[in-house]
Amino acid sequence: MAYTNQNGCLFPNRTIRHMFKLDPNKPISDSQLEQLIHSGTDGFVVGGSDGVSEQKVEALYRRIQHTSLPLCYEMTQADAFVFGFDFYFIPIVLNTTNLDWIGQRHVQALQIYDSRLTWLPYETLPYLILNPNCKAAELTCAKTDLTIGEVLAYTQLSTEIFHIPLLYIEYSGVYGDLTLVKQIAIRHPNVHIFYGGGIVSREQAEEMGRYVQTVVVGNVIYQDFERALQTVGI
Ligand code: 1GP
Repeated sequence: MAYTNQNGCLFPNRTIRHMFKLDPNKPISDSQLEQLIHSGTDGFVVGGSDGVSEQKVEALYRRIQHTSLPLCYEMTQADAFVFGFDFYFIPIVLNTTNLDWIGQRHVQALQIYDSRLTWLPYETLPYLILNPNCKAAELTCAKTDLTIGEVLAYTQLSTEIFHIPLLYIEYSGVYGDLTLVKQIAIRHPNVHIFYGGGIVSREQAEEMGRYVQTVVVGNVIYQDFERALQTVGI
């Protein structure tokens, strides 16, 4: 794959600047998928907060697998596992108040898949969920009313104590606090930071992209497809 880093892995990888996030539970036409593939994006993440099933993930994967762009799967459910993706994100939620999202679900998955999982290209993807009104915050019981000090302590825990090389700043549905994103990025220059939330224009993608390695664009694909296409090219 053209995108792999010097260790032969997909991530961390500073060449993947823009990704579209496809929700297996939302309808999208073949024509739209082709337009996304040829939009200039650097890859796709497949994942969603509700209604995700193995059948739906598999069906979506089959519709995009012909692309040479990296296809990643954000694996949130042990019963919705699909082989074939180029890379697997194993999410944990740093600011959850529910142990399920920091290890319990992972233990369940490991008991089912065991060594089959560890042969796959994967990395832990620690999420910091900062929009209190998004589905992900509700689902994971995220504590979002954090001080800047708390935010930086969470990211320090992830990057410097757990030594995880990736970090996802999640504002799903709203454009986030640029100053806060900048502070996190400055504090962790060697971490591959993903930003997702409310990006609907190239200007926003470029603005966040000044501080993070990868911007992820999701909702606007399903709300205003033409605008989604305009977010690429950073
Ligand atoms: C969602 O972070 C992604 O998980 C992208 O956010 O859907 O708001 O673009 P949006």
